[in-house]
Amino acid sequence: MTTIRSHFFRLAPLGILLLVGLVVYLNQARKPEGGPPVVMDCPDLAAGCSTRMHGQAVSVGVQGELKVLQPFQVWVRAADAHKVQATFTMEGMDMGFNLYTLHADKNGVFRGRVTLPVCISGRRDWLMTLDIDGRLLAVPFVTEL
Ligand SMILES: [Cu+2]
Repeated sequence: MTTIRSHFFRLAPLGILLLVGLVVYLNQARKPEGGPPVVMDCPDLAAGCSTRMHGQAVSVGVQGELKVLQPFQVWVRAADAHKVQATFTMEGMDMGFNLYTLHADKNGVFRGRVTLPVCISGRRDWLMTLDIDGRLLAVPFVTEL
């Protein structure tokens, strides 16, 4: 009995250490690795814009009219990207959950069809946040009337 108990007390700190390590690891795995989003100003999304984030060249643009309730296409070109997702928000306003997964075409350009809701406040300023393999790129834009 005494040997089992002493073994337990000797191993308990190791067990706690492993548990803490696991919790820390799982928390980090859930967070995007890139930290706060890189913000890209793109005055003309129809023409597309390019930037570099974390050494990676990224181009973003849209096809179709940037209007609410009307589908348009978002495209992203990012070297060696595997997973690209887009969410649309407004600063200081809950615009509902939305998450679009963009799919790579045969040229490796990620594309997705997006439809934005109408803002009940009449605002047109949106923020598109692209998650490119866990790295965030924020692109502010304004929808047309
Ligand atoms: Cu809104």
